[in-house]
Amino acid sequence: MTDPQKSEILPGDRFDAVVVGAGFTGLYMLHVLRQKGFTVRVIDGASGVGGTWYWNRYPGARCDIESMQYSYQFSEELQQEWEWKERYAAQPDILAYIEHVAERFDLTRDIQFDTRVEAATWDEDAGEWAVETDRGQTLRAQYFIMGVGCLSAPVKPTFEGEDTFAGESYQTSVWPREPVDFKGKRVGIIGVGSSAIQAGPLIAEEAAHVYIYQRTPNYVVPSQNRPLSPEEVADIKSDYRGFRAKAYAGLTAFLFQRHDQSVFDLDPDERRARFDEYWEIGGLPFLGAFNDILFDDDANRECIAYWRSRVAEIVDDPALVELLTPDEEFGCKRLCSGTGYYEMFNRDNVTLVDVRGTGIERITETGLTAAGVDYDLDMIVYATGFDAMTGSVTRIAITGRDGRTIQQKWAEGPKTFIGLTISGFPNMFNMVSAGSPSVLATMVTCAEQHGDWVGELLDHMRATGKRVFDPTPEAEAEWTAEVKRAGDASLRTKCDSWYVGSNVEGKPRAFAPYIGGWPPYVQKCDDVAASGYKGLELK
Ligand code: N01
Repeated sequence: MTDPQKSEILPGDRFDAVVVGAGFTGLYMLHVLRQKGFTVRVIDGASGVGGTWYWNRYPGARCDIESMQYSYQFSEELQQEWEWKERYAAQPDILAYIEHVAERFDLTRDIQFDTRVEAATWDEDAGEWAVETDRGQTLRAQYFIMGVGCLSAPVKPTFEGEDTFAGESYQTSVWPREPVDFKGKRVGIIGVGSSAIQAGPLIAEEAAHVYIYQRTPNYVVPSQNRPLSPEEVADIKSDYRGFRAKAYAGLTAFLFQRHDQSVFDLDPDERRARFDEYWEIGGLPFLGAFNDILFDDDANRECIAYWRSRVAEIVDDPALVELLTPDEEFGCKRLCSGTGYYEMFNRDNVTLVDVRGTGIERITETGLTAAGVDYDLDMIVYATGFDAMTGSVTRIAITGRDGRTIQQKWAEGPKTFIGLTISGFPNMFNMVSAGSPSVLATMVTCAEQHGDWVGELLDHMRATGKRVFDPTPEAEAEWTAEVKRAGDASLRTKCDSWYVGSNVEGKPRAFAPYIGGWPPYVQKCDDVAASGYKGLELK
């Protein structure tokens, strides 16, 4: 079958493993399994590698983990030879890096692009998965491996009148490959999450006018992005392994300076000086100023007071500072890292439209109506987020044992054994997702740890003549309770956010990633392997 618009369908329909997704996770999984002599086919809906970094091409898209850490560490040669330009890499640089990895390790020949997996069904008699694609194929594989990403199922609410809009419409999470021209245009941006926070200031530099429609404000700290100096790169590369090992030993698997002190261990002047120091460091490491910002209400309030004082120094209009101030815990949602975000509101061509409580009423032919006011627009940018953690999994019709679907299984929230496996869904792995540190750790490091663990399990099964694994319901219940316990101990479960699924109507509220820390998580995975895979039934 050929389709001139799409890349070719690769030959073969039977593999040891089918992997869904050609982002950081899927590529590493392919590399590991191929090296171990397993046959693998990776399927991806995009026309190239990169996953998240393939699709999110909006202006300003950038990672909030430092580039020297948001990269693979499995190959010393790779990490020595690649040159990152900035402290935080921009989307084109990350995509160039992933493409380089795919080429360097000859991965692309096993990836079928422009193809979506629509369904996967466990065949109990054959002891394998039947994987169906939107191009009419059915692939059969002993193992079915999901590397579909935590933030890859876009959410775009349906607004009344949407189809009538005569201007241009874009969504940050599926941004076109061709450049978008904002010059002289009136642009409306719906949403103020990380995507809009990155895109807004750059769009405002070009557009005639930008209207930012804010339903719920977010805390933003300056990213303090800058070019990397040759000296700091050389310093890390002189002992990259040692640098990675230090990061691995930390709670989030990425290295930043954390003070193991309470906000209240310091007097007010010292406290402010510490916050100042961390404001200059910027980005997610700001949370490392004290050890109790995310765990103690009073400490959190002190942090908010400091943040507000800094924003008030930037934004000229005090009424805007008021509107931009969230009324929830600091760091409960993922902290946003921005460049020039608050400064943007001092521009004459930027208007913050507060749609709290009312939302966007309707889209019209000429723009939109919000809070009773009509806005004339040439372009609407939807920065409305994702069905995070589980959406990319449950949007595929996955059917496990006894005809039970993943939607039924996760009707009350995700249930997993160590994040990686799901009882009743034999020989299936769900990588870097719910039940593992995933979005709370460096995703790339998580992808490598998962890939290695899966590779060892498959080795073990091959060596011991086992064909099928399935986590026991007891082991899964125990781990799911541990994920909940860890979440409940953190302030992060308190507010509405994509972490708990509250941004998607009807989604059960559950804090999906494991927040118990990277080292305990890795220890748990290692213990399971060392015990001969206690918790998994192997047949
Ligand atoms: O999505 P979001 P995002 N009417 O869910 C609003 C990662 N990421 O794509 O809060 C009006 O945060 C919604 O409002 P509300 C990062 O982990 C990282 O920006 O529901 N508004 C909210 O303001 C991040 O956390 C980077 O009231 C509506 C916005 O849309 C995660 O991805 C960059 C609406 C969605 O914000 C998600 O970020 C980008 C409606 N009907 C993304 N529906 C880095 O910096 C939704 N909204 C690395």
